[in-house]
This record gives sequence, C-alpha cells and structure tokens, in this order.
Amino acid sequence: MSYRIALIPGDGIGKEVVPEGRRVLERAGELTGTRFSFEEFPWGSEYYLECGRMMPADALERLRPFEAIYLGAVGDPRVPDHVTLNGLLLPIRRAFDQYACVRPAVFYEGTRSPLAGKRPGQIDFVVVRENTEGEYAQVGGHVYEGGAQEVAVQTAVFTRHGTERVIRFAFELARKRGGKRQLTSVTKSNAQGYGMVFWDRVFKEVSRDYPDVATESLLVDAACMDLVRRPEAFDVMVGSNLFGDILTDLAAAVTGSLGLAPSANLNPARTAPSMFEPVHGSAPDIAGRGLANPLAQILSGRMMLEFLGQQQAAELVENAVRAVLREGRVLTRDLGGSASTGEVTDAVLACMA
Ligand code: GGG
Repeated sequence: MSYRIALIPGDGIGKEVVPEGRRVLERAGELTGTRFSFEEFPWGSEYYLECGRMMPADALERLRPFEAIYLGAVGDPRVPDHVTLNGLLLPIRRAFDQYACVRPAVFYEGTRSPLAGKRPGQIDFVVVRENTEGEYAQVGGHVYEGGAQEVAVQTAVFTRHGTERVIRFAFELARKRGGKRQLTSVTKSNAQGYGMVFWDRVFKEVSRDYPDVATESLLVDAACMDLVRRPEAFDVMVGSNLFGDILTDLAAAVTGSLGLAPSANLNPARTAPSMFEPVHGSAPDIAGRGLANPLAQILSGRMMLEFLGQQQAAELVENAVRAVLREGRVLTRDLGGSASTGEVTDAVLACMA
C-alpha cells in the first residue's frame, strides 16, 4: 500500500517533532511493506508574518487529495493565538469534517503520575471531543469595539446533526474498545440551559441504541475533580469542543506528561483527509533546543497508521514507545530524563528493528 501524507510542522517545537514522527513512520513502513510519500507545507506563523495569512487561499484544495495530514503545532508569541488557531487548525478541521477528535490518555509503565497511589496500567481512557462546532463555531461579534461601552458576544453552536453524530461515534468507540463499555458525557447543563441541556437530551436519546454501554452524565467541574480523584474509573468520555480540549490537558497531566498525549481529528466517513497532531502546542519556551518530547507526535503517527488500516505498523510503533518508556533510560526532561528529542526517536527506532 502507498499513502500520500501532508506534513504541516507549523510552529515552535512542531518543527522539531514532525521530522521525528516522520522517521518513525518511514521505518514502520519499511518493516511492514507500506510506502509513504510525504509533502511538506511551510504554513504557520512564519508564513503569516510574511504573507498575512496562516496558509494560502488554496490550502484546503491542496490538502484534499492527501490520505492524511500530519501536523505539529501552531502558536507563536508574535501572532495572536486566535489568529493562529482560526487561520489554520480550525479551517482544516471544519472543511474536512473532522468531527471526532479522539484523545487517548494512558498511564504507561515507566512513567510517573503526579497522583499518589496510582499505578501504570490503571489509567487508560479516551476523550472524544466534538471538533467542528460548539464553542469553537466563531459565531459572534463586537459592538462599539474599543469604546467605553464595547460589547463582545460569542455564541456556542450545538446542532442536532453535529451533537448526535459525535455522541454516536463515542458510543461505537466504547463498544469497540471492549473494556468497561462505559461512556461518560460531560456538559455544564445546570448553567448552560440551552445548548448543553440539548446535548444531555441527545445523549439520553442515543443511549437507547446502546443498551450494552453503561452511561453517566457529569458536569464539567465534577468531571475535572473525578479525573484527579478516580481517573481509573473512566473508559470513554465525550464532550463539547471547548470542554474536550480542557479535559485532555488535565488527562495528559494525570497520566504523566503533555509530551505523551496524541490526538486524531477524524472524518469517520473518510470523505476527506483526517488530521493527526499531538495535544500539545508549539511550546515557544523550549523550541529550537532539542528538548521537546517527540513521543506525542510519534503516538499521533501511530493513530494515523491505525486509521489507515495499517494495524501491524501501528502496533510496532506502540510497542516500541512502550519499551522505551518501560526501560526509562532515554527520556526527555518532561519525563525526568535528559535525552534530546532526536535521541528519544533513535531509541524508539532501535526498539522497532
Ligand atoms: N498540536 C496542535 C496545536 O498546536 N495545538 C495548540 C492548541 O492550542 N490547540 C487548540 C485546539 O486544539 O483547540
């Protein structure tokens, strides 16, 4: 099999970890008879500073023919964060209908959780984040901008189509994982009496089609508390765009490091490319110094391989990452080690041989 992959390293440490992820994908391909042809797109904040936009006007047309997009990170202190996000990440997620953002949280052997009394292997859940609407819909505006009476209005958008399909995706995932078969829906419906009451109602309706999956509904504040108190109790969680984003930084922290958290922005109908990126951002404070942990990017590549149907290659990568973490000799600073970005990738490649 042969796959065309679009690479968007983006900004900051994205430029360092994407080449490392590529090395691992190439090796996994060699070992399993899978070919990748990569094309790199130099889009992001540098491009913005030169051209006034995060990516060219025809960017989506150019990306559409690819089987997948492998993205690093966006964000640069010289460009406002809402410009980077709305100029690159969000248009891609929306245009390619990548409505299910899948973010696993695994406490790997060889790593440490800041939570007392939790053991590796105990925490293993997935957050499904609605990825095309909700609080990220960019509906709103300003009145009297800059004046003494200025007003800013931002509306969250919850459609029947968008809400139902992501909840259904999460139920299917709970079934497919074959673990606890449990789905937790996270809202704030006591305060958000329209959109999130609607979400709760759709969740209840869809749950009738999945009598074999246990359900619970939590308010986001309680969910945050439980992610610290009893993270081992979760199997699959589903939440809105904003809540999913917040919960997954917390999930990464309780499982050891943001440097280990991958994500997949999926178009489950496969009508356009899906996009694979680490949960972390561009980390300008450590960029360019070889300190970034490449494992979140590498594990995002592993999710890409699985989505492309390359299960054997995906398992090779997963097993190699687990081995490197278990051995604990070659780790970056975030995991208590002193290895460089490239040295960690070398260790993963050595375990794949
Ligand atoms: N790894 C992609 C990246 O740069 N993420 C930074 C970020 O802030 N993302 C926000 C989001 O995913 O909603």
